[in-house]
Amino acid sequence: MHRFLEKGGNKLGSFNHYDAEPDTFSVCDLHPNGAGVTGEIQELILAGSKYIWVTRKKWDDGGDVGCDYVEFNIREKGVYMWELRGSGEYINGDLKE
Ligand SMILES: [Ca+2]
Ligand SMILES: [Ca+2]
Repeated sequence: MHRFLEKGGNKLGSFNHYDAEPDTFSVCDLHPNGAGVTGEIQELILAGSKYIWVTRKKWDDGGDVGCDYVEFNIREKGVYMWELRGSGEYINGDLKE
């Protein structure tokens, strides 16, 4: 899965899920504009009697252009969201095993 963060016709960055075991993710900064992009993975968990979103991974590309990878194993029974932000733009979606 590859999703792109765009602004003014430029691709600022991408959020990528490589369906391996363990699952591997990357955020890539695709645009040399002096600013980075940040990705995040959240999981819905039961805390006491209510469900809350918890940040499991948060990482950036490490600079203005390039990719950074993380491993995070998502499980079939879990509920997850991803998001990607940078330069005032924001995209997100759900994550499936
Ligand atoms: Ca950039
Ligand atoms: Ca998995």
